[in-house]
Amino acid sequence: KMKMCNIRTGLDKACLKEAIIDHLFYKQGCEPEGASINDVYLAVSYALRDRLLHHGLKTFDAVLEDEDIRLVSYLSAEFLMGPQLGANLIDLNIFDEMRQAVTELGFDFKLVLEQEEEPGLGNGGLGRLASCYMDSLASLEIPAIGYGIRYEFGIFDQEIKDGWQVEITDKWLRYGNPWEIARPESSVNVYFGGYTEQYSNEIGKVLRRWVPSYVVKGIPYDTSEMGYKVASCNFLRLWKSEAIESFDFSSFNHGDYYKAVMDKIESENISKILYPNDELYVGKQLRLKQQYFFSSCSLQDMMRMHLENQGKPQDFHKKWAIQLNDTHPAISVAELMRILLDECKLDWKTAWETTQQTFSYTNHTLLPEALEKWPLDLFKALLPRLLEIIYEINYRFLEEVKRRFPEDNNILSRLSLIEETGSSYVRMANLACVGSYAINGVASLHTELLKKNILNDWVSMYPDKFYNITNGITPRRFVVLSNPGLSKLITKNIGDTWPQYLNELKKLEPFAYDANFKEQFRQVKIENKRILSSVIKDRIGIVVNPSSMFDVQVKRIHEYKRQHLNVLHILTLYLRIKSNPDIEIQPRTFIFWGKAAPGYFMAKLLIKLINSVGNLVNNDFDVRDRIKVVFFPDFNVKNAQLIYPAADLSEQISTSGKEASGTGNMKFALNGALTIGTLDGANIEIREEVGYENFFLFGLTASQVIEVKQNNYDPRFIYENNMELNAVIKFINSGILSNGDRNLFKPITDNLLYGDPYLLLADYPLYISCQDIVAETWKDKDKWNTMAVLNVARMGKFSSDRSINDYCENIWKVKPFKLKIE
Ligand code: 26W
Repeated sequence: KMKMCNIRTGLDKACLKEAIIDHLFYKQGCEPEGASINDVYLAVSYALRDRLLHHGLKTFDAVLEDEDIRLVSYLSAEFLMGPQLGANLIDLNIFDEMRQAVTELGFDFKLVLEQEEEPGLGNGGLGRLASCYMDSLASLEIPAIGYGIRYEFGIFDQEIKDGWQVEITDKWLRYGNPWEIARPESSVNVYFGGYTEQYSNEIGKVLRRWVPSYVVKGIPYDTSEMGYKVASCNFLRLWKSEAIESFDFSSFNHGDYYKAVMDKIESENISKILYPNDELYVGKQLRLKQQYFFSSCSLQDMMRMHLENQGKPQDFHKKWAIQLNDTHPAISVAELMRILLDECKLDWKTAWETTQQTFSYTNHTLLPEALEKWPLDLFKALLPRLLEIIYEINYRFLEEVKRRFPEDNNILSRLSLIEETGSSYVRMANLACVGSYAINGVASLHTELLKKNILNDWVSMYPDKFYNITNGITPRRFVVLSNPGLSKLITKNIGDTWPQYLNELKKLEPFAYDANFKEQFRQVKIENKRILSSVIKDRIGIVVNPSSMFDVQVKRIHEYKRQHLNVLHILTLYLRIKSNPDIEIQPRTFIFWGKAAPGYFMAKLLIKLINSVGNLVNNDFDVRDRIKVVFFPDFNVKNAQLIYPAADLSEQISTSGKEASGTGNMKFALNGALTIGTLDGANIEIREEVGYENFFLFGLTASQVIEVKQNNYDPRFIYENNMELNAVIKFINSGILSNGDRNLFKPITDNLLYGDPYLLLADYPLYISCQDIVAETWKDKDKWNTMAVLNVARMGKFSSDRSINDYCENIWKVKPFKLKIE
């Protein structure tokens, strides 16, 4: 051997090879010759994990001891992490070394990467945002821990049978998870049920305490979150619930030991499964248990670290800045109060000051049906002490409201943490607002609408609490890893620091007019489209033409996101062809990808509609392959990484005022797709950045949407006066799409004709003429590519590094901690 290498930390090819062989032998029990692809995947991952641990342990040794460091704690019920192997190799800057090492050992590196079963621990935007933020926190060297739940079953896998969605259990842990490390010695107990009572302490002071009826154990599992080309490494700590072995009741006066050691199965249920709803609140007891479980585990964990380092309980907020990712962890506000009052024995005022300086809250949705409010009875039965604390918070808060608005009784009932409309509820958004020193929306329009509508009273009460922090995405995963062709092209022309300083993409602007560059840019895109085409062929057997326009809509299936507006356009083109088979049509491949909540009937029917349209169009002789419709099953991060780089047109067509931000919109534009979109969420800011002339805008604005609805909106009038629309709707109900069944899609068309809450018909004429302009523009490939390059060059703002910097400066008040590693 030429030089000694450290088998645990060495980064060159030779060391990596040795490390893989070592793990193959000692972890997988095999020699390279007998190793399966999964053995290799695991050995490679363990080798990589060794290297990450080295960074992670050093980071936290340094950080926890330093009194001046305030750590960020990102509390989220969801982390949609995506595959770890490739991303970690990019972060450590050893992607090529590892590929060579694996290849020289005789294995197919691509297959090794594909072997990974991704942790799908999130539904969509909110969960993926949490993971992008973890990436940026680490890359900016902000000491941080992400806290969440280690669901045994993540978001379901989707299959399509006869055009319908079928849900399959996501057994992601089936073949082992090499990235996590269980830390049973850091387990904590979480209590539920029972009642509260008064007691007097040693000095005769009257206090209250919780006598719970059962207890569950939380075991932390840590996953390293490496920064990009830096030494420091954070981690994600996910909690698994288990039954306790025994329960010491000496700290309580009462209680039934046998009942307390709750049934093993029931305890483990808490972290079993991710609820697959997004944007629809369902008041399930198990979900409240999940929320309290991970909030309590995480707070106990943070408090333990704080006290272990000689911190005082009342200084908790100096050590930790806790971000609440939507209201799912909002119960933390009451839980921290419980810990400070009941366990640390602080007085109310001190405890409340500490709590209010600890939390900040991000709202992710304007949809009223997504707002969490727990039925009071359920809450009381499960968390009696927390309810008591919430009542006290509410009482004191409403006294303050009364002083501020003595005349106004309505504001009192609107701001109350308890809703009393027949039955009573605990309002989680109100709890989050009162307990936080900062509240933010996720795009500029979203923040404005929050302040104008659902949180308007909170603005009157606390005008200084509000911030906008526009979402962002990590360019490491969504360009460097997903789109190596584009990355190389960019680096060749402007150097290799743009993944860290995404505004440097501005330097690409002159290349938008450079024929040579544009040709290479076009070749990258076509190659990405070829790769996607072959995947489509392999997985669903549809042959698509890589030189057609890839017109893509990928996101959760939802009425407000208006996948059906896209379908109306497809059928409009189809009927144009049918009435004139020789009409000039720019070839397009329409690609849909997305999951529907299992209980969301309209969304599932929409999937069936898309597949039915696909069946018809793809096999119609008159169409002659000029349009193709593909519904790709099972959207997840792995698949997403294939699709953004291959898109020409990005569909961002939600009803204005409904999409809080969107982040898929950013992933597309950054990979050189042009957007057709409404003035909604972050689309507005994307359009500002890339230039109005490089964005296909259509549709009513958010205020026009309100106006139209207030003025007796009549979708039937549009239906009767727009001939193309009229023909499309009639066609959907003709039975041609549905084996003669004229009723199958009636719920969709009836919804549009009698009500149309998302204003599809109002926007239809505008959408169609905008799509016609898209097609015209596509004819001029040179112009299209100029626009696409300008999109890439001007997307710097949407790096999640910018978002995290905003949080650091304006909300958390924290600075990078630069770790040096020899
Ligand atoms: C209680 C049920 C439930 C579950 C999840 C309600 C709401 C949610 C999430 C907040 C839904 C979600 O993912 N929202 C999305 O968050 C993204 C990140 O900020 C935004 O970009 C999307 O616009 C928003 O829909």
